[in-house]
Amino acid sequence: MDAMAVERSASRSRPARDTAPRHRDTGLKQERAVRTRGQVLDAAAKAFATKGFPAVTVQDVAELAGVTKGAVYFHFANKEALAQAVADEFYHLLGVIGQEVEEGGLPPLRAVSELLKRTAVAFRDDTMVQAGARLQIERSLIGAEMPMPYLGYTESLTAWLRQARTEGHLPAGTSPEATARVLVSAFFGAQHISWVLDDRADIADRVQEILTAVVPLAAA
Ligand code: LUB
Repeated sequence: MDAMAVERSASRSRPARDTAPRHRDTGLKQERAVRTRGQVLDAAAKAFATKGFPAVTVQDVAELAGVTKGAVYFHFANKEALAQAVADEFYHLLGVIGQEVEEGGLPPLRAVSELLKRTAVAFRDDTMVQAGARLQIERSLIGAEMPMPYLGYTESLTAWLRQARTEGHLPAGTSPEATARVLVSAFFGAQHISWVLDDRADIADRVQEILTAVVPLAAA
Protein backbone atom coordinates (compact mmCIF):
# COMPACT_ATOMS: atom_id res chain seq x y z
CA MET A 1 0.00 0.00 0.00
CA ASP A 2 1.57 3.33 -1.00
CA ALA A 3 2.38 6.03 1.49
CA MET A 4 -0.69 8.07 0.60
CA ALA A 5 -2.92 5.05 1.06
CA VAL A 6 -1.26 4.21 4.37
CA GLU A 7 -1.83 7.78 5.54
CA ARG A 8 -5.47 7.49 4.48
CA SER A 9 -5.94 4.21 6.31
CA ALA A 10 -4.20 5.53 9.38
CA SER A 11 -6.16 8.78 9.25
CA ARG A 12 -9.54 6.96 9.32
CA SER A 13 -11.22 7.41 12.70
CA ARG A 14 -10.24 4.62 15.06
CA PRO A 15 -12.18 3.57 18.20
CA ALA A 16 -10.52 4.60 21.45
CA ARG A 17 -8.41 1.70 22.79
CA ASP A 18 -9.93 0.20 25.95
CA THR A 19 -7.47 -1.05 28.52
CA ALA A 20 -9.68 -3.71 30.13
CA PRO A 21 -8.90 -7.18 28.64
CA ARG A 22 -12.55 -7.86 27.71
CA HIS A 23 -12.52 -4.73 25.51
CA ARG A 24 -9.02 -5.17 24.14
CA ASP A 25 -10.11 -8.00 21.86
CA THR A 26 -13.04 -5.93 20.59
CA GLY A 27 -10.68 -3.01 20.00
CA LEU A 28 -8.35 -5.16 17.93
CA LYS A 29 -11.28 -6.46 15.89
CA GLN A 30 -12.44 -2.89 15.28
CA GLU A 31 -8.93 -1.84 14.25
CA ARG A 32 -8.74 -4.77 11.86
CA ALA A 33 -12.12 -3.80 10.38
CA VAL A 34 -10.98 -0.20 9.87
CA ARG A 35 -7.80 -1.41 8.19
CA THR A 36 -9.68 -3.81 5.95
CA ARG A 37 -12.15 -1.09 4.97
CA GLY A 38 -9.20 1.10 3.99
CA GLN A 39 -7.66 -1.67 1.91
CA VAL A 40 -10.97 -2.29 0.14
CA LEU A 41 -11.46 1.42 -0.53
CA ASP A 42 -7.95 1.76 -1.96
CA ALA A 43 -8.50 -1.33 -4.13
CA ALA A 44 -11.81 0.08 -5.38
CA ALA A 45 -10.10 3.36 -6.26
CA LYS A 46 -7.42 1.52 -8.21
CA ALA A 47 -10.07 -0.49 -10.09
CA PHE A 48 -12.33 2.50 -10.83
CA ALA A 49 -9.37 4.67 -11.88
CA THR A 50 -8.02 2.09 -14.33
CA LYS A 51 -11.07 0.21 -15.62
CA GLY A 52 -13.95 2.63 -15.01
CA PHE A 53 -17.13 2.01 -13.00
CA PRO A 54 -19.08 -0.11 -15.52
CA ALA A 55 -16.30 -2.65 -16.05
CA VAL A 56 -15.37 -3.10 -12.39
CA THR A 57 -16.82 -6.01 -10.42
CA VAL A 58 -16.89 -6.53 -6.66
CA GLN A 59 -14.77 -9.60 -7.31
CA ASP A 60 -12.15 -7.37 -8.96
CA VAL A 61 -12.07 -5.20 -5.84
CA ALA A 62 -11.84 -8.18 -3.50
CA GLU A 63 -8.92 -9.65 -5.45
CA LEU A 64 -7.08 -6.31 -5.59
CA ALA A 65 -7.60 -5.88 -1.84
CA GLY A 66 -6.60 -9.44 -1.07
CA VAL A 67 -9.86 -10.13 0.80
CA THR A 68 -12.98 -12.20 0.16
CA LYS A 69 -16.07 -10.78 -1.54
CA GLY A 70 -17.78 -11.23 1.82
CA ALA A 71 -15.26 -8.89 3.41
CA VAL A 72 -16.07 -6.28 0.76
CA TYR A 73 -19.81 -6.70 1.33
CA PHE A 74 -19.28 -6.42 5.09
CA HIS A 75 -18.22 -2.79 4.54
CA PHE A 76 -20.00 -1.84 1.32
CA ALA A 77 -23.49 -2.98 0.25
CA ASN A 78 -22.66 -2.97 -3.46
CA LYS A 79 -20.47 -1.49 -6.21
CA GLU A 80 -22.44 1.77 -6.08
CA ALA A 81 -21.64 2.15 -2.39
CA LEU A 82 -17.96 1.65 -3.23
CA ALA A 83 -18.19 4.42 -5.83
CA GLN A 84 -19.88 6.76 -3.36
CA ALA A 85 -17.21 6.07 -0.73
CA VAL A 86 -14.40 6.67 -3.21
CA ALA A 87 -16.05 9.92 -4.33
CA ASP A 88 -16.42 11.00 -0.69
CA GLU A 89 -12.74 10.28 -0.05
CA PHE A 90 -11.86 12.17 -3.26
CA TYR A 91 -13.58 15.30 -1.95
CA HIS A 92 -12.11 14.74 1.51
CA LEU A 93 -8.64 14.80 -0.05
CA LEU A 94 -9.45 17.91 -2.11
CA GLY A 95 -10.75 19.48 1.09
CA VAL A 96 -7.50 18.69 2.90
CA ILE A 97 -5.58 20.47 0.13
CA GLY A 98 -7.89 23.49 0.41
CA GLN A 99 -7.54 23.54 4.20
CA GLU A 100 -3.73 23.37 3.99
CA VAL A 101 -3.65 26.26 1.53
CA GLU A 102 -6.08 28.23 3.70
CA GLU A 103 -3.89 27.67 6.75
CA GLY A 104 -0.82 28.82 4.82
CA GLY A 105 -2.06 32.41 5.09
CA LEU A 106 -0.96 33.29 1.55
CA PRO A 107 -2.13 36.45 -0.22
CA PRO A 108 -5.34 35.55 -2.12
CA LEU A 109 -3.88 35.24 -5.62
CA ARG A 110 -1.00 33.12 -4.31
CA ALA A 111 -3.60 30.95 -2.60
CA VAL A 112 -5.45 30.52 -5.91
CA SER A 113 -2.22 29.45 -7.57
CA GLU A 114 -1.21 27.15 -4.72
CA LEU A 115 -4.60 25.43 -4.61
CA LEU A 116 -4.58 24.58 -8.29
CA LYS A 117 -0.90 23.57 -8.34
CA ARG A 118 -1.30 21.22 -5.36
CA THR A 119 -4.49 19.80 -6.84
CA ALA A 120 -2.67 19.12 -10.09
CA VAL A 121 -0.03 17.12 -8.20
CA ALA A 122 -2.76 15.15 -6.41
CA PHE A 123 -4.39 14.35 -9.76
CA ARG A 124 -1.02 13.19 -11.06
CA ASP A 125 0.00 11.09 -8.05
CA ASP A 126 -3.03 9.98 -6.02
CA THR A 127 -5.11 7.04 -7.27
CA MET A 128 -8.03 8.01 -5.02
CA VAL A 129 -8.16 11.43 -6.66
CA GLN A 130 -7.86 9.92 -10.14
CA ALA A 131 -10.69 7.51 -9.31
CA GLY A 132 -12.91 10.29 -7.95
CA ALA A 133 -12.44 12.36 -11.09
CA ARG A 134 -13.23 9.41 -13.37
CA LEU A 135 -16.32 8.45 -11.31
CA GLN A 136 -17.63 12.01 -11.67
CA ILE A 137 -17.26 11.72 -15.44
CA GLU A 138 -19.16 8.41 -15.25
CA ARG A 139 -21.69 9.69 -12.67
CA SER A 140 -24.69 9.15 -14.99
CA LEU A 141 -23.77 5.45 -15.16
CA ILE A 142 -23.77 5.06 -11.37
CA GLY A 143 -27.20 4.28 -10.02
CA ALA A 144 -26.61 6.11 -6.76
CA GLU A 145 -26.44 9.69 -5.56
CA MET A 146 -23.00 11.20 -6.12
CA PRO A 147 -21.59 14.48 -4.73
CA MET A 148 -22.25 17.57 -6.87
CA PRO A 149 -18.94 18.27 -8.65
CA TYR A 150 -16.99 21.51 -9.17
CA LEU A 151 -19.02 23.71 -6.79
CA GLY A 152 -16.61 23.47 -3.86
CA TYR A 153 -13.63 24.56 -5.91
CA THR A 154 -15.60 27.32 -7.60
CA GLU A 155 -16.66 28.64 -4.19
CA SER A 156 -13.11 28.54 -2.77
CA LEU A 157 -11.59 30.26 -5.79
CA THR A 158 -14.37 32.87 -5.87
CA ALA A 159 -13.73 33.78 -2.22
CA TRP A 160 -10.00 34.31 -2.80
CA LEU A 161 -10.59 36.26 -6.00
CA ARG A 162 -13.12 38.53 -4.26
CA GLN A 163 -10.53 39.14 -1.52
CA ALA A 164 -7.95 39.95 -4.22
CA ARG A 165 -10.39 42.46 -5.78
CA THR A 166 -11.01 44.05 -2.38
CA GLU A 167 -7.26 44.42 -1.92
CA GLY A 168 -6.93 45.96 -5.39
CA HIS A 169 -4.98 43.04 -6.89
CA LEU A 170 -7.43 42.25 -9.71
CA PRO A 171 -7.43 44.26 -12.94
CA ALA A 172 -10.37 46.68 -13.07
CA GLY A 173 -13.51 45.09 -14.39
CA THR A 174 -12.37 41.52 -13.64
CA SER A 175 -15.22 39.40 -12.24
CA PRO A 176 -14.09 37.12 -9.39
CA GLU A 177 -17.06 34.83 -10.04
CA ALA A 178 -16.44 34.51 -13.77
CA THR A 179 -12.70 34.06 -13.27
CA ALA A 180 -13.32 31.27 -10.75
CA ARG A 181 -15.63 29.48 -13.21
CA VAL A 182 -13.05 29.83 -15.97
CA LEU A 183 -10.31 28.43 -13.72
CA VAL A 184 -12.40 25.40 -12.69
CA SER A 185 -13.44 24.73 -16.28
CA ALA A 186 -9.88 25.11 -17.51
CA PHE A 187 -8.49 22.89 -14.74
CA PHE A 188 -11.10 20.21 -15.41
CA GLY A 189 -10.27 20.29 -19.10
CA ALA A 190 -6.53 20.31 -18.52
CA GLN A 191 -6.58 17.36 -16.14
CA HIS A 192 -8.71 15.37 -18.56
CA ILE A 193 -6.58 16.18 -21.61
CA SER A 194 -3.40 15.46 -19.65
CA TRP A 195 -4.86 12.10 -18.53
CA VAL A 196 -5.83 11.09 -22.10
CA LEU A 197 -2.70 12.33 -23.88
CA ASP A 198 0.02 12.01 -21.28
CA ASP A 199 -1.24 9.91 -18.34
CA ARG A 200 -1.21 13.16 -16.36
CA ALA A 201 2.60 13.57 -16.59
CA ASP A 202 2.26 17.16 -17.84
CA ILE A 203 -0.72 18.26 -15.72
CA ALA A 204 1.34 20.62 -13.54
CA ASP A 205 2.72 22.39 -16.62
CA ARG A 206 -0.76 22.72 -18.07
CA VAL A 207 -2.08 24.24 -14.83
CA GLN A 208 0.79 26.74 -14.82
CA GLU A 209 -0.21 27.74 -18.36
CA ILE A 210 -3.79 28.26 -17.18
CA LEU A 211 -2.69 30.47 -14.31
CA THR A 212 -0.42 32.50 -16.57
CA ALA A 213 -3.20 33.02 -19.10
CA VAL A 214 -6.12 33.59 -16.76
CA VAL A 215 -4.62 35.15 -13.64
CA PRO A 216 -1.17 36.45 -14.60
CA LEU A 217 -0.71 38.10 -11.22
CA ALA A 218 -1.25 34.70 -9.54
CA ALA A 219 1.23 33.00 -11.82
CA ALA A 220 4.06 35.35 -10.88
C1 LUB B 1 -12.23 19.04 -9.85
C2 LUB B 1 -13.53 17.32 -10.52
C3 LUB B 1 -12.29 17.29 -11.31
C4 LUB B 1 -12.31 20.51 -10.06
O1 LUB B 1 -15.60 18.07 -8.63
C5 LUB B 1 -14.55 18.76 -8.73
O2 LUB B 1 -14.33 19.79 -8.02
C6 LUB B 1 -13.52 18.35 -9.68
C7 LUB B 1 -14.59 16.31 -10.66
O3 LUB B 1 -14.38 15.58 -11.80
O4 LUB B 1 -11.58 18.46 -10.98
C8 LUB B 1 -10.95 21.06 -9.74
C9 LUB B 1 -10.81 22.50 -10.06
